[in-house]
Order: sequence, then structure tokens, then C-alpha cells
Amino acid sequence: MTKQITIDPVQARQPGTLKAPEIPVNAYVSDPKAEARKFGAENLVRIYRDMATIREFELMLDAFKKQGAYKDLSYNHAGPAHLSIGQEAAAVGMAYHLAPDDFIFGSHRSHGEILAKSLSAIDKLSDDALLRIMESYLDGAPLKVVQSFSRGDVQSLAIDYTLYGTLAEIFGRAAGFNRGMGGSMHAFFPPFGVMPNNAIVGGAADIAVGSALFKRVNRRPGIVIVNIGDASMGCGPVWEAMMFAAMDQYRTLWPEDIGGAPPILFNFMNNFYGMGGQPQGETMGFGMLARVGLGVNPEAMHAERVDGYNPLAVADAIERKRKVLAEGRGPVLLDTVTYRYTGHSPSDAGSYRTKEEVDLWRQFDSLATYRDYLLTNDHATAAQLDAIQSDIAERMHQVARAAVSLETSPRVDTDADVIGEFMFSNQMKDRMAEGAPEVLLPKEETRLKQTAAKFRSGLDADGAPLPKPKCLTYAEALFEAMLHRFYEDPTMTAYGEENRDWGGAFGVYRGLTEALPYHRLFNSPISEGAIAGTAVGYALSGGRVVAELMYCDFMGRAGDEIFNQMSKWQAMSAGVLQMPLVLRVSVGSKYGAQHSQDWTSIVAHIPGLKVMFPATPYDAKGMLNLALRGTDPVVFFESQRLYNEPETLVPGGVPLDYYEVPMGEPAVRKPGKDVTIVTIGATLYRALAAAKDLEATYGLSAEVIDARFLNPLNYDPIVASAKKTGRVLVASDASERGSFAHTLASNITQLAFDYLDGPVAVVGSRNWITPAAELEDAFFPQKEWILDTLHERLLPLPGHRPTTRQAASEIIWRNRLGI
Ligand SMILES: Cc1ncc(C[n+]2csc(CCOP(=O)(O)OP(=O)(O)O)c2C)c(N)n1
Ligand SMILES: [Mg+2]
Repeated sequence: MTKQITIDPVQARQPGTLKAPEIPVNAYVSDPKAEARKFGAENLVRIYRDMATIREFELMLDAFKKQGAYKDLSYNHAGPAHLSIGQEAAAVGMAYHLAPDDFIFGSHRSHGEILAKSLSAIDKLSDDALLRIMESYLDGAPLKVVQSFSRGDVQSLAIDYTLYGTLAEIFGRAAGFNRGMGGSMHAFFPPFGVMPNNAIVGGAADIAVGSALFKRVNRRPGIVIVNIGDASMGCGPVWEAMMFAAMDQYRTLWPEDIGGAPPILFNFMNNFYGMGGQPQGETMGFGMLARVGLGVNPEAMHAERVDGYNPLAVADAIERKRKVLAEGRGPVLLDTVTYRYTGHSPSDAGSYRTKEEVDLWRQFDSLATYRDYLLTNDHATAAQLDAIQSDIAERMHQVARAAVSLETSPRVDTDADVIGEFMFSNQMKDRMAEGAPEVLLPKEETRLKQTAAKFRSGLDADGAPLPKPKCLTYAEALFEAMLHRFYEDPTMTAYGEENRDWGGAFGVYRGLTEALPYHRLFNSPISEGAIAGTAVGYALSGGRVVAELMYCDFMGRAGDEIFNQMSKWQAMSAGVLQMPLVLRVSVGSKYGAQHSQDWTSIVAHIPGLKVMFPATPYDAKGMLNLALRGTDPVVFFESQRLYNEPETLVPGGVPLDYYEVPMGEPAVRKPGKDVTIVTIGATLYRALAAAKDLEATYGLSAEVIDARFLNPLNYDPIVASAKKTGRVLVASDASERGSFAHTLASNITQLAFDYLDGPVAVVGSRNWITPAAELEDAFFPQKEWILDTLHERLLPLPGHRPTTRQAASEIIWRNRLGI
């Protein structure tokens, strides 16, 4: 399908000048009478209570960190505590107008935001709803502890619950909001709309955009705010997140009833410092952070600078911007001015700023100023505010006492492998939500009509090749798996570069453009970080998503999103969140050094990812089916060498009906008794060719096993084969050094040592750049390399004359040279 938007050369070449909107700077004018009418004294006082609660919480942590004690309680907190003392008004103002189903995401400095948003949600939820949440969350574990000391009504219980759940998490306790899997920088509590906080600077930005995308695509209520620091504006992924959030297509191409752009507000908590660098004046060039909005879209992201030392100014901005977002006119950028009195962290020596500067800000301390405001305008008496203060102090003391006690608040039992159990959710779900999937065509009228009419195998009944164009290919097998899930799961969406119209760079999605509306299949900006990061946010918000990075080499551009985000949030949530995210990547060839790497070992190394690499069309469909019904993050490797290949190994070919390959099970592609060859990915076919030669020339029978999975992986059939043959060679297209082939070799050695006649040999690609197409046979393992390696290292082949250098001595000199 071609584009719907025509590029008109006359218009494109028209002279003119760009006009930019003005950006309001601290434009809020306080009007106490209007504020009294709008909020009422009770709510104005509640704002004070919330700010004071955050202040006391952070002072308590500061005391534990610096003195090892808070009042009469001693405790040595080993973990970090990035405090936001001074920033309370910005947090409470941000949260005031938010509904419980509005989400916030944040950074390493988010205790204040967690409490502000939770207190705001508690105020808005009924007692019944609060009890339901507390009783069900983590099977009531935090509630049980809190009930042992909390007195008062349900709202009061919920406040203690929030303080305890957060503090116990910071202290790494089993009844913490994330069972201690997150700690201070990652604590969160989804039932109140407090979503993951991120210790990677700017890491929350694209995740939050993905969460907002989830809300739009699935027509869920609420907006999403990402609270990130001013220094995070220097992070590439933050820029990518803004690009992704500002795409024109939401308004030009998506169905109107979706409601426009994802409702995302980038709230930069501008405290004027990174750790020690000053974004304004030193490390960045924007002059004023809000200016950046001008570069993003014609509306300048509705950017404003807001006085974050006045909670009412922030609340006003959020209320106005919330409307903009609800109307689908986002994204929005706020430059919320604030300041932290405390250091970046407890280890901060304060060498980068003067005491005088800190004192200047203290003169405008928001808590003191706001207290004066309440008193001056007769919203409360000093005695009332003092009573609030003592109530907070008392609560904090009780909460802290419960949280520091190992008896009341034990840690998870690490001996019982509890953390291991959190790594994967291991569930199978046909759909992540109920409802009819939105499609444009009945399934039978899609490209399935063509693929279903093809030969399902590349071989006829006698094993002779059928005409290739008439056979179902690996790429088409992937298409059938995608199509199936799109028609089963209403939440499923897919995107990446050139996914629509083009059908993906390798045509896997050809035909899906006609079958699916824009919000279920769309082209993203060339923003690999945001492609992966938004998918993380989409998945952890409850939707199934397939993100695609054309070449696996481009994972380099999405390193944090894959290695730190996609892999970790299920476990850091202690099983509260799921990550039904499949990241498709392809291993290239013929395109040289930057488009041909097999990076399986890198992802297989990262805990929390499932890693699959089908080598046949049968597996392409059966393994993608498996990945797409699961609830875990999967990096799904494909091979460009195989996209156009039919099924030649699995008898009967690729079933038209739905099926799955069993998780983690390697496939024996050819039985044998003299030697075992284990392969990962497309190397399989060169191993089979080598096996053929072994048989024909040397009368040896090789058992060839296609690992298919890297993680999880059942070693049993591989070890059984190793025990049977006594000789094992592992081959893959990944550069040999540090490859997953070495992991296999090492484990096979340990598991079958007594049965082996020699060390397990590894054949990988050279530890070089991949050269140009014409030279690449010197880089990737060839059939001869496998035969020569066997001959040199495992089993001398009578009369064999090696044509390549594979002797063990090669390992020494190549490593000495680092190649
Ligand atoms: C990607 C990344 N780089 C560096 C760090 C180390 N680091 C932690 S906080 C911080 C400064 C962040 O400043 P800002 O975004 O303004 O947030 P603030 O600490 O001021 O709240 C740095 C450099 C990190 N955590 N992540
Ligand atoms: Mg900062």
C-alpha cells in the first residue's frame, strides 16, 4: 500500500519564515481569593499536609543515612537515598489534580512523587476501593504489617500503608511495594498510578510514552506524566521519546476515535543540577529548558516554565495541560523550577555549589512559604498546622519502627530462590484483555489467502525440491504467526521502522497494512531506543506489543532499553507487572560490518530475557506463536539468509493451523552416533552440509542439533547426544570470542565430561569486522571450517587435507593478537 500523504514539490519549495509560539515563563499569578474558591480550605491544607509528609519522610531517610538513627531508632541503610528535600511543592502540585488511573513514571529521585501521587489517589478513592487494593496487592503482605501498628480510619490506614510500603521497599524488605526487588531508586506502586521509577537518567521517558500509547490504543482513561530531571534533557532516549510522542500520524492518519496523540506530559523537575553539572549555563545550551519544545513540533509541545516552589502554580499547569492531553493535542513539556537542598546522594561532598546558593533557595522554602500563605489567608491556624505536623511525625516514627525491624519486616528468603522465580512470569495468555480485535479485513481475505495456497514444504513426497516461489517461506511463516495473534489479542500492536506500507524491510508484514488500522501497525521514527523503550512501557501497562529493529546491529542504539528496561521490570516488580513484548531483530549478511553481526550472546547474557533463534520456517512460525502467547520479554532473532527459504527439514512442512514449538527444546535435525554438532541459527545448514560430507567421504554419522533457544534452554537432549557420541562441536555465526557457543561448550563439558573423548570445539565467526559481501565467506563459519576443526581437534579424518587453519594452536596466537 502506498502513502496517503502526497509530498507536493510546490509547497515544499515555497519561501517563507517559521513562526514559533511564545513560551510562558512562570506566568501563574497567585489570587488567594480565587484559590480559596477553587480549592476550599480543606484541600489547601491537605496540600500542606502532603508536602510536610514528604519532607518528614526524606528527613527521616537523611537521618538514617547520615547518623544511622532517626529519633530512638537505629538503622544502617546500605542502599542509596537520592533525596528531594526542597522539591516537595513540585511533587504535590504535579499530583494534586491527577486521578488514580493517571500514571506517573519517574527517576532515581522519586520518593516525593511516589508519596504525592499516592496521597492524591488515597484522597480520591473510596474506602472500599482502598481496602480492595490493600488486601489484594502482594496478597496483602504490606497490609498485614501496617495493620499491626496503624490506628484510625481507612484513609489513615492507607496513608500509613503508602509510607510503609515505600519505606520497606527502600530498605529491601519482603513487604515493601516491590518485595525489595527495586529499592530506593525503583520503588513504585501501580494501583495508585505510581509506575516504575528509573535509575537510568532519562530512562523513564520512552517507557512513559509507551504507557501513554497503551492508553490511547486501548482507549483507556487517564494521562501519563514522566517526571525526569533537567539533566536528562541531554539523553538521546529523551529526545527520541519526544519525537515518538510528537508524530504527526496520530492526527493525520490514525482513526479519529482513537483520540489523537498519546497523552504524555514530560515534566522536567528542573533543580538546575545533574549530579554536579549545571544544565543551564554549563552542560547544555538551551538557556531555558522549556525552549526545547520549540524544536519538537509547531505547538512547541505547549511548553511552559512553571514555578515549582508554588504547589498551586504547578497544580494549575497540570490541570490545563491535562485538558490538552485529553483532547489528543499532546505531547506537553513542563519546565518545573525547583531546587534540592540535600546533595545528589548521601555521598555528595557538595563541592560544586556554594552554601550561599542553598541558603538563597531556603529563603523561599516552599513549605514555609506555603504555611504562611495558609495562615495569612485564614485557611488554618498555626495550632492546626502544628497538629498536622505532629501527626506526621508520629506516623513516620511508627512506620520507620516497623520498617527497620527485621522481625516485623523480614527480607525475602534468598536461599529459596525467590528472586529467580521473579525473573519470568511464564504465563500463556491468548489475549491481554477482552474485546474484539480491530481489523480492516476478515482474516481469510488477508494475505493469508496467498500464503495458505502455497506448498507448506519445500520438498515433495519423494524429497525432491518444489519450485521455490510456490513454497511458503520463513518470512511468510512469521507473517502467519503475527496475523494469528493480531486476530486474537485486541491489545496487540506492532511497530518499528518501515513496518507499514513497506511491510518491514524484509517484507514479513506485507499484507498487514491492508488488514490493520494504523494504531495496530505503524511506522516509527528512526529511534531504536524509543522503539524498544515505548514497547517496554506498552507491555508493562498491560498490552502485547511487537517491536522490530531491522538489523540486530541496531540493538546498539537501544542498549539501555533492552538490557536495563525490557529485561528487568518484571523482576523488579516482584511479579506485579508482566512484559508481553517480543523484540524482533534480524541477523544480516552481505551488508558489511555494521549490518551483519549476530549479537545473540549479548542478549543471552542479560538476566530476564528469553532468547529465541529459529532456523527453519516451521520453527519461525511455531516459535513466534509461542513468544506471542507468552507474557515474558523475548528477543526474537531471525536470519536474513533464511527469509526466502522454504521448509526442507521438518517433515510435512509448516502447518497452516496454529501450533507452538515447546519452550526451550532443542531440535535434533539429523540423528547420528559419531559426533554431535550443535548450532545456533542459520549455521545449521552449513553444519548439515558438513554432516553430509562426513557421511559420504569418511563414513561418519553426525548428529546435528539445532539449539533454537538460547534462554531458557533444556540441555538434556544435547547432553544425551554428547554422551552418545563423545565428541561435540558447537557452531554459530556469532564472532567466536565470548559467544553463546562458548557457553554451550562449557556447560556440555561440565555435564558430560566423563563421556567426552576430547574438549568441545567451538566454531564461530572471526573476531573481526564483517567484511564486504564479496569477502564474507572468510568471516562466517563455512562447511570446511567445521570439517577442519573436527579433524584438527576432535577426530582425525583419514586422508583429510584441511583447507583452513583450525588447529588448537590458532586459538593461542589469535587471542594473543586480540583477533
Ligand atoms: C544513563 C545514566 N548516566 C549517568 C547516571 C549517573 N547519574 C545519576 S543521577 C545523575 C544526574 C541526574 O540529573 P537530573 O536528571 O537533573 O536529575 P536530578 O538528580 O537532578 O533529580 C547522574 C549523572 C545514571 N544514573 N544514568
Ligand atoms: Mg537536576
